Amino acid sequence: MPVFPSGFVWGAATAAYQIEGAVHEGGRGENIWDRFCRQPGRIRDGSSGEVACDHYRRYAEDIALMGDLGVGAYRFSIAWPRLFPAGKGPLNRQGLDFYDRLVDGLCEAGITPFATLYYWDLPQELQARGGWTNRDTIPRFVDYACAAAERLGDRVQDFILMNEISVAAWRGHATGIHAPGIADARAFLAATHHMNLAQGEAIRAMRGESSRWRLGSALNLMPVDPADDSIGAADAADLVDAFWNGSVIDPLIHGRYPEIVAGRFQPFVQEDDMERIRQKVDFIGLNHYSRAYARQDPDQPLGVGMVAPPDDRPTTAMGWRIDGGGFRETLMRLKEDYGNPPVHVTENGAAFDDIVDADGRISDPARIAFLEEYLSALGQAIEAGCDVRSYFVWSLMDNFEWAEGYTKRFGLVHVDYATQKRTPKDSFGWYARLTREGRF
Ligand code: IFM
Repeated sequence: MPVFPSGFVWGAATAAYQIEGAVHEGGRGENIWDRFCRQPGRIRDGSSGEVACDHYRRYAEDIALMGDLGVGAYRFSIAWPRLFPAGKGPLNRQGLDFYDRLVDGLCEAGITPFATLYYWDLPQELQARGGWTNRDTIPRFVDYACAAAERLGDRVQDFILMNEISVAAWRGHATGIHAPGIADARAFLAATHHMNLAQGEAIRAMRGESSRWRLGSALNLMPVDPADDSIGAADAADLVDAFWNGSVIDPLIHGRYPEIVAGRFQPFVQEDDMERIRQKVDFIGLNHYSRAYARQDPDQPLGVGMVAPPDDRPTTAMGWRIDGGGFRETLMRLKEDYGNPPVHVTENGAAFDDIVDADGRISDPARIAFLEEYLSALGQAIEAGCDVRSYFVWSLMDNFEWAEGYTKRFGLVHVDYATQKRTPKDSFGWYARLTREGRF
């Protein structure tokens, strides 16, 4: 049975576009996902985040659920286009009011707020000028980040600057399966570099405003294995590892891109950029789900791709291999290669095809087994010396799973999208015991 350190924080996570809905409320501007979802064929079930979980209106009910779950912290994201509908210009007071109410509600419930500043919802007006491929988006992000922190930072101490830069760059600009739907190697390289730099610049600016804030980044890190025994697959695994993992963490911690891809970023790197990206962060946020398998793929802009895992182990409804060993390996890599930074596990969880039974109960033993396997691995990593401070389950409730629409359910709380009724699943009860007893 894993032993977690005293003071270890148990939390739950969500993101604005995936749960808030109310996209036309409070003066919010259009974001790249609003636009992307309207393009036929982009989202598996043709849906969008327009209504989602209606959390914008039901946030008080959702905070009460967090209270029942017994979490000590809640990770949410602030929607940039609620604060700055066009990405810049005057602050939209109504947009800020929502987060004021949310943060006040969390504080009253004794739940520590962790705020993510960029969770993929770039204002569409900035995309019209090139979005993350355009260096001019960087100062816009810095202004937004500082404004959000200035207004909420009297109650929020922990800010996550960016969520999963590599996913926003890879799926948004290389494979094109996420907004803004671009499939182009140059766009991928530019977007990665500019998001890295925007994060570095915002951290610098925020440090100048207050020493009270704890600043970090949520990185999606995972081991990358070759899909088969060929040399081509081994090379592909090195390249995918360098793009997916190395191109976000190496610049942040070491101030450089991994050697095998550094030359490809060169056209976008200006003098001093790497020093500006390298920042002393207070924590690394780790989002981890599975392990990846890579092979050469000439049809992909980067010449490499990820494929389905071998079928010797079970997978989740996303087709992702269930493999707690990969989680432990990732944590150990943070310890060995990146100086053992304080880590918040800012996301981990699984989608399964949950069934509501005749009594309205959602029995989800596969999710409980998943959490037991991954939390055992986490316990082992902590015992081996990894400095992990908290764990945020993904997700508090079922929500809009990007290109998969509402077809994948990650929540501990089931959401009936027709009625917005929330029903805690069995895993909710399991996690509630863990938050109270600190062990399972
Ligand atoms: O739902 C997503 C989240 O938005 C980003 N991290 C991975 C999760 C599961 O795919």
